[in-house]
Amino acid sequence: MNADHNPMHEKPSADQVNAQLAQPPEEPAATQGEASQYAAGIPAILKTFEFGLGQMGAVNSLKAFLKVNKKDGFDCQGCAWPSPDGTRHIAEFCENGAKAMASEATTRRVTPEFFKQWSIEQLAEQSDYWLNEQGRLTHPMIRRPGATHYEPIEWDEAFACLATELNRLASPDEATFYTSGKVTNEAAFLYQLFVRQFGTNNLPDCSNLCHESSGTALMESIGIGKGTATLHDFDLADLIVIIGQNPGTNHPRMMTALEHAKRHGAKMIAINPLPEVSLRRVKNPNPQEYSNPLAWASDLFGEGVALSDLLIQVRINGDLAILKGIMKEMLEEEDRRPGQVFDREFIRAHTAGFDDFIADLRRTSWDEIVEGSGVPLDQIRAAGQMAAGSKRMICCWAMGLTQHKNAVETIQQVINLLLLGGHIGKPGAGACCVRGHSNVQGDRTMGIWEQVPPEFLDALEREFHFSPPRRNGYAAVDTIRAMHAHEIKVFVGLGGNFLSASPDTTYTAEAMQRCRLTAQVSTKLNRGHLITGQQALILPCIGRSEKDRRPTGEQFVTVEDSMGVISSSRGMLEPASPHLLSEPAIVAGLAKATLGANSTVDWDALGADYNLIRDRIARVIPGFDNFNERIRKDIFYLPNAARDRTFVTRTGKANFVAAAITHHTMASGEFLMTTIRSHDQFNTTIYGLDDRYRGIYGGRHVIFLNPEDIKEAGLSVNQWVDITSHFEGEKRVACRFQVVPYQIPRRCAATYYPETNVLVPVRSVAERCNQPTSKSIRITLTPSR
Ligand SMILES: Nc1nc2c(c(=O)[nH]1)N[C@H]1C(S)=C(S)[C@@H](COP(=O)(O)OP(=O)(O)OC[C@H]3O[C@@H](n4cnc5c(=O)[nH]c(N)nc54)[C@H](O)[C@@H]3O)O[C@H]1N2
Ligand SMILES: Nc1nc2c(c(=O)[nH]1)N[C@H]1C(S)=C(S)[C@@H](COP(=O)(O)OP(=O)(O)OC[C@H]3O[C@@H](n4cnc5c(=O)[nH]c(N)nc54)[C@H](O)[C@@H]3O)O[C@H]1N2
Ligand SMILES: [Mo]
Repeated sequence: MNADHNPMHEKPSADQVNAQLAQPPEEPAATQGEASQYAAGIPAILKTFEFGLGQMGAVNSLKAFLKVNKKDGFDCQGCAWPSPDGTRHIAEFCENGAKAMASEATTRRVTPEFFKQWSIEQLAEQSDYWLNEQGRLTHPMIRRPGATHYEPIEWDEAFACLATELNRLASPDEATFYTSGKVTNEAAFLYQLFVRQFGTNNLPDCSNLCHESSGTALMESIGIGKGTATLHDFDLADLIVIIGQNPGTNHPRMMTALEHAKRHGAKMIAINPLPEVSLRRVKNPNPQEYSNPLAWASDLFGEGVALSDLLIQVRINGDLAILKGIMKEMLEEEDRRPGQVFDREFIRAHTAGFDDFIADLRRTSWDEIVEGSGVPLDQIRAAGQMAAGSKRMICCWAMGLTQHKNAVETIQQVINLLLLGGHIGKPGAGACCVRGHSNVQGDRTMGIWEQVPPEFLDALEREFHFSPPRRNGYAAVDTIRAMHAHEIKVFVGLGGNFLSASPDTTYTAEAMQRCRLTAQVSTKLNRGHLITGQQALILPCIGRSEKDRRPTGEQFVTVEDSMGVISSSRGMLEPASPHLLSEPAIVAGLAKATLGANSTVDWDALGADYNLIRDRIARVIPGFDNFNERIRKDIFYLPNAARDRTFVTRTGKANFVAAAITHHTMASGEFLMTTIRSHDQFNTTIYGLDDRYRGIYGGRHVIFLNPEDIKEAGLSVNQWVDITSHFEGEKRVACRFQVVPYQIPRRCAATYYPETNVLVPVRSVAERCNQPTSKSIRITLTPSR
């Protein structure tokens, strides 16, 4: 692998689109206006219908809004936050779920005519927002070698083309098969089966860029790579800690759980460099309440519910330090009142490593904690006191913790905090690893993992009578580097936008362009379709809101939410085009074309009747017994041993893990930059140019800085700057970002993803899990010319 390669010095090959076009082009200047004073409420309701009607029209809006997240409907395409176990409301969705639905159910179309009109290079000059606005892909398309345009292709020919390229590889390991977390269980299971029968474990996924560090940390600490809290636990908790997560934008239905918890008297601590509005105040997060006129009145005149009792503006990546501080305060309180703060019985019976951990905590000085977190001592102590007093604590976290060099160790401090009070495996308490994509957790359960455990492979071997490859495959970052080094020659993406979601955009673009073939199963046009290998395929599929008709009848699919609950999903809109196939049908078609008579699997049968896929899942994956029968009756929970205080770890117990605080010494003029989502995007899909919760309107090329830092650096508000990132002597530049003064700690900066992914060095990854460090990027600023 080409470890020492400096991406700045690599020239893109001339016959292809310039890799610079991999970056979204400039957009108009943003204005800084009023930020929302609360999350949800009437503005969210109005936005919901504005997006819905604008994209889907009235009839489809109504149909979609009534069926989303219903037990007889479809699972929202947005985030992985669970729906209630029991009775569900008329409107079980949120503003941003509505945007995701509307974006899929849009009436606009990207047809073969469209691709005739626009060259690939012309399309690459458009913004991500524009690309998504063009609508749904309608036909399979191919870019032939040297072609400037995509042209239509028949499905059979498309499968044959991919099969030919795959079969002419010297080894199956020269191909890679990416998955994005929207892919449903049935499609994911079939896909990994195909990939392993083909002969490789190169199964990178969006988890590699998302919660990989959480999985690694949780496995080692509690023996399962998933959280333990359930939705019901939020009703019982007395303290909820939210670290590095912006629920009002990214998991708006979580606001309902938080509002209820607060009304029941729970306290809340938020730890975030930004004072996100959704951590401060919420008004009526439930759309269904607006069927009652009183709700409108209470919204207009009421204050809503105050959320955080303590909002701590930690320095970027100061979390490990502050978590240690909170636990040190608990320890000092335990010393004052022995046996009253720590759950000694739980610690004795269920944990290992306690003494070493406590010794490390005693050795860590308060000065080091304050210096490492950037948080005043009194605030840390106040948080520690709240934690010391809690009998039922839930800790929630997301990308603010996972995308750093020390992410695994930081997340293990969250688990330590829970273990001290015995907050794992009891009602009202637990670890809440808040997942992103709606089925990202399910995809892993289905075996989408480059380093899947041997028991899973053994079960596959028994069920399908073949020898799955045993060598670990490449995760996302290794895939990019292997493509760049010409080791991987064929890229297949099942959903997602690998190019724009990945770090080091220019380098990744070069890597994609070095492939012989890049093929993507997609619903909407994105930049990943425009920066291609010598040949490229767009394989358009139906979305989750659409009817899935197969030869044996209409099908449903299943997903797993963030809390390990399996539910079914059945679309009810007409597919966007008659030429679309479902994801399972595409995978089956591809598998049949590639593996031919060599396969032990009847791909036609599985692609035609998903009950047969579920029967196989039931026999391979623990917890899915009688899958078809059970899922027809109701949702069900997967087993989670940690919830029962069974910890399948090396020690047979839950492990305390001590870790040292990371100190970022910043040279003069340097900042640590984090990359965040605006309120109007879903990952690389841009729905609009506003971020109203933060008061940014009409543009995304902004950089949030502390007003004092702006002054000190001799910059002025709204000035355009170029951002340079620094990593082991390498430099990367992103041009023209507008300076926005914001309440962010000194020497910290924030920009939107994916515009600044070009600055994230491909080799800068979290220790032990290889996840890109998209939230700790060392940068300097220079005025734009
Ligand atoms: N509408 C919408 N919903 C989504 C998504 C979307 O893009 N749009 N994406 C989905 C996906 S895949 C995911 S993974 C989730 C992402 O959900 P989140 O994790 O909430 O998303 P981010 O905006 O990446 O960052 C979260 C928060 O981390 C904070 N943060 C940044 N750096 C640090 C740090 O060093 N320490 C701490 N403590 N906090 C920090 C930011 O200020 C921000 O508030 O949302 C899912 N849901
Ligand atoms: N700098 C920076 N980089 C990041 C992050 C960050 O916080 N900062 N976050 C990371 C995270 S958490 C994640 S999860 C990744 C996201 O990475 P991905 O999951 O790869 O990206 P998305 O933007 O969610 O993918 C959008 C595309 O998916 C396709 N799509 C939508 N619905 C469907 C469907 O039903 N089926 C199929 N087949 N395709 C569909 C559409 O064509 C759409 O253009 O990005 C990561 N990258
Ligand atoms: Mo994610």
